[in-house]
Amino acid sequence: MPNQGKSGNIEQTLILIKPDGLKKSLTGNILSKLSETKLIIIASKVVCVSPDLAEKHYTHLKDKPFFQELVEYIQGNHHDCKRVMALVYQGDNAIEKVRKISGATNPEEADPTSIRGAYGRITTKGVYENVIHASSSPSEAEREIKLWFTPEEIVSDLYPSKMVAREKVEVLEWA
Ligand code: IDP
Ligand code: MG
Repeated sequence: MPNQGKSGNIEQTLILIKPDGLKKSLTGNILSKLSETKLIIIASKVVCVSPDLAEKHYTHLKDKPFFQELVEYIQGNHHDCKRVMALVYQGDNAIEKVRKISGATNPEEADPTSIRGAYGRITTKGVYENVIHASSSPSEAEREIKLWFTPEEIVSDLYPSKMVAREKVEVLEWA
């Protein structure tokens, strides 16, 4: 049997390709780099980020001086690109593997072969435009995945879910 390495710590992690990554046509490069981890993709979509979603995603940073700039950045207001690509990757030690290949938060300090080291920059206003978000712990991953995806958008049953009957729900259909 081939050596499959030490396994048994299957994790999920939320990845966002931020608006600068999409604007700079880096989506393919970033996904190629992530494929080196051999993790599997269990959800993906393109999202127009609302102010509410941006603030909830970065709630742990709301007291930082760069918070307002950060929520503008993730909404795409700095890039004339109101899109983020959201993905869930799964596999052994997924969180650490993706953090490593993403690189340090500050793109100037990130390993040059990492995604942030290769493609990130610091703006003149001091925002770290580092092209990718990756969950930093299992509890953050769960919080973030539940924030960005519904149970139906993920191809495996990750967390407990429930059926809710709703009356008079309006949905948009093709005309
Ligand atoms: P992480 O993305 O590496 O997990 P966090 O501390 O969670 O780092 O910060 C979220 C995002 O906020 C970063 O990816 C970066 O875009 C931005 N950021 C973090 N620290 C700074 C800072 O000191 N100056 C400017 N922007 C920052
Ligand atoms: Mg973080």
